[in-house]
Amino acid sequence: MSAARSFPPGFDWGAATAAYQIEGAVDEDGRTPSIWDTYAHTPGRTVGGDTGDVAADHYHRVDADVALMRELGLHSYRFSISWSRITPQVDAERLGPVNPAGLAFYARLVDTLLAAGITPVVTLYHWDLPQALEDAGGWTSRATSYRFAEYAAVVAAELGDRVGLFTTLNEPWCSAFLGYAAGVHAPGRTDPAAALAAVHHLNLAHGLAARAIRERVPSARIAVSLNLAWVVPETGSAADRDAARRVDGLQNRLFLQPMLTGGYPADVVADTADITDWSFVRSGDEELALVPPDVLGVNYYTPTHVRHWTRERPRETADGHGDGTGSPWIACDDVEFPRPVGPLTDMGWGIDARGLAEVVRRIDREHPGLEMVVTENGAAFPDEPGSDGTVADPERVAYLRGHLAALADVIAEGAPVRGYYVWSLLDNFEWAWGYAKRFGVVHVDYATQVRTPKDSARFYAGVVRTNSLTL
Ligand code: NCW
Repeated sequence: MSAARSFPPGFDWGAATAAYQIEGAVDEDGRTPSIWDTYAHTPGRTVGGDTGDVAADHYHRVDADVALMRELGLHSYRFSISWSRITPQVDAERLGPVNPAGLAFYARLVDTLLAAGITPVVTLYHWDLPQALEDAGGWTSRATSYRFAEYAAVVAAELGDRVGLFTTLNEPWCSAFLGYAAGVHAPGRTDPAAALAAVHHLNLAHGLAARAIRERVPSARIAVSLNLAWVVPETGSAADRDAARRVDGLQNRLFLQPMLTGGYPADVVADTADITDWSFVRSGDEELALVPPDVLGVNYYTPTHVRHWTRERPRETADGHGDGTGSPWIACDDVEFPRPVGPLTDMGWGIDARGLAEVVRRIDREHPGLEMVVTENGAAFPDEPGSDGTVADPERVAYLRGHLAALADVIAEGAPVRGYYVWSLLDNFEWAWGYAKRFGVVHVDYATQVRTPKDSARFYAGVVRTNSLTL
């Protein structure tokens, strides 16, 4: 690694979280259950039976948590809104009344951030669908997309005078494939056809919501955060390259194409013809989903190595997940994901910063001029305070350093990346993994809710302060 890197003037440094992962207070101020309440409370679904009932108790600790962000010098804070707090009575037919107490929580968060000089960035959907909508089909149902747009309009009307950037969806691939095909995320279904219907209704939801927000708040900027995969075929063989094409189609192109250029990739539609006839895509939907964001949110954690698989040997699985009952990789019967080599994070994910640069390069090549923000990047490691009370997390520091260096390089090449948000501000409820995995740059002692900035928080604060990376 060579010398220090500087980031462009005005580069936006932030941290990200999500409502169900940090808030707790699941029964307070009129909130009703989301699919994650139901899922986490279903025996056997999460490690240790962990739930988000209390989480990092952020709902009651906004002032202290914003003060922490200020100490780190963050420019921006990306958080998600719990739909079930805003319109707790929503069902498939109607959005239902707005809950003033739910809105007030986020309005106060926004005001507290602004008073601290921190820019709020809102994510409207980070996986916690109101349960009543799931009972009517969830993302397999078209009604969900329309209710989502109505909910987005309510939030934009309330916060649009103080929030400049609204992210419609976080990682819709996870919502669709982990939730409806693999069953390892809420709602825990294992139906490939349902997953593809969910893909479409998520894309539709993005387009409808983006339009609804712009109508209410013409100055608002729209983002969507995708977990873009850097898909690496193990060899240059035609079979390995075809495996890579299919994984790229399912994880990247199924979302990029409808939102950025319109329609679904013909090869993916053909590959999945045995699963669905795609009749959930109605005439006119292509236009409805096609709303290119002002900013593309790039979430990147780990490379995706793929290889053609034949039945001659057992298939390697490198999914790094818990006790799933299915696979997110539909129509991939002859694809395997070789176990990553080299150091791994606590999720079992391989570490390769080149992937962050490569996904950015690819977007810049295919969609020149499209502005990007890295809306998530980070790593889980099993850190605990030492006897002196500090939390040394050298692996996370190394991970962030490597990824920031790669990002600086691709920005220096000319890619329009405007900001970087570390995942995550705080240790939190890591979905099916519960509290067993720690992604925070700030440690949370769940028994006492004491927050302790880790060494990586100090490292990151230095990067933010100097707008550069000293290697
Ligand atoms: S699980 C996941 N994450 C982590 C989560 O805390 C955050 O809310 C998400 O936005 C960190 O960033 C995202 N992503 C899912 C990765 C896919 C794993 C593939 C599993 C295959 C069975």
